[in-house]
Amino acid sequence: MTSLPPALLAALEKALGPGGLLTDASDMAPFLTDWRSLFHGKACAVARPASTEACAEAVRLCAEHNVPVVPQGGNTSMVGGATPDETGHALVIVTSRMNKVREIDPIDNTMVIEAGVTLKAAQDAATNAGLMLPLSISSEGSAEIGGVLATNAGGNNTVRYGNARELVLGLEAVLPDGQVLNLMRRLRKDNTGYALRQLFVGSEGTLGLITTAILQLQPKPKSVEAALCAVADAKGALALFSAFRNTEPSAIQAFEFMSGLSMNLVNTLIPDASLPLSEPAPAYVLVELASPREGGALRDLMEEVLGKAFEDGLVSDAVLAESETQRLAFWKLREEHAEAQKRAGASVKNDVSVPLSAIPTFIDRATAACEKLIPGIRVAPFGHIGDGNIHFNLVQPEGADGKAFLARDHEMMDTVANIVRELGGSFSAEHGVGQLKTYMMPSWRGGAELDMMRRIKGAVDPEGIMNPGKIFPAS
Ligand code: 2HG
Ligand code: ZN
Repeated sequence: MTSLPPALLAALEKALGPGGLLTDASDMAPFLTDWRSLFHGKACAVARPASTEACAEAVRLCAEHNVPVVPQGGNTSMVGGATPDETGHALVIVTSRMNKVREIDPIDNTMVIEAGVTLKAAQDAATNAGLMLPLSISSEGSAEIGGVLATNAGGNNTVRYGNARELVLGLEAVLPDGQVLNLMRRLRKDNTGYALRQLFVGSEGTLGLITTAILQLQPKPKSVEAALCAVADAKGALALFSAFRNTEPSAIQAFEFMSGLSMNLVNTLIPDASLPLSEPAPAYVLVELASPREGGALRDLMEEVLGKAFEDGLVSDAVLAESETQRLAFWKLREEHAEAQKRAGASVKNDVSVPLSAIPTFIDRATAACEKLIPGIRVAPFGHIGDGNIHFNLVQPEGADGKAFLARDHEMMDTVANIVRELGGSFSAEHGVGQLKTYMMPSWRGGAELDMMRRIKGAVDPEGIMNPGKIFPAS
């Protein structure tokens, strides 16, 4: 079943304990394919350590035997970042059994948490302690803290609280040689050399495996207001964003854009999703305001800004959530975009960012270019417009052959990326590089930047055992 030499197999089994090592093909299968089913890898085994010590020992054994390690959390990568290659040499190390929220401190406003806790469970733990973990992404029910940090996840609340990077005070990681790097300091201020924890955030598992973290929490909002608004286009959405920002910037907790086409996919393909507006619109905004203070001030603010936006012709229709159930129903419409697009057939994701001012031009130009490239293509942009981050997703023409469509993925990605480049943007705003986008690194991050990344990688992981084939194109 496994290609592991017997001595290594026995040592791994001993280190990981009962149930800690999977070698049976059917047990390993769920860990060898990504959520999008784009990548199908092989592995010598799948390790499920229940502690940092067991994880460190497994990595040390791998280093000793020159076995590559592929760290995996909830396996929600959009870019194949946690899927091994097809050689079958790697050991996949899954963090799910390291799943304790160890401590929440209401004075420090911090949470000490293990890598395998799902983001949703972490949010719930913070909420139950009267606080808030201000990180929210569509895959939060499965995505685990280790992966969320390793990919510097962004999501719906970045507009107010920043990316995962901004929330990490402390970190513990297993290095490629099996040493444990303990950076578990919960300090707001600490200028003692390089901020090594930040090297691991966004490194996509190429420098080590994150096992524990200390996260900064926020006060729990006592009032929240959400509205779903119909707008004409991205330009209208941005004008509405400016209206909220110019009135009360600190109140904005989320500001999400959805094109008419992408919303229509959700409305038709996701059971229980239903658009609360009287008729479909060319585009939508989901805006959420939040405050740690009770009272009706946010409602007044929402009504004031939307009232003016109606008068100015920016918004043609809007519904304010009248209950928590309705607020969650609005969010369902937004969070099911990835699932709806998956159900619509093959799709190519362009997780790009551009300066806010360039978004309307970007969407217009990229839409025209893609429609010219593949007639009938369904251009379905949506995303975190308040951060300049648009998921410019391309869904196969109805009835077309999905495989043939995906065979042209680089053509589509490059068509979009060339426009992004001209507008001063990035080809990956939140999903990372993984293995899907390594080919873009030389032209986007080449020269001194990629060279420095390679030198850091070489210094931390000289044998190249940590998550090979991710971020860096084969040289
Ligand atoms: C989201 O914002 C996720 O919902 C997924 O980043 C985006 O499916 C996508 O492209
Ligand atoms: Zn996103």
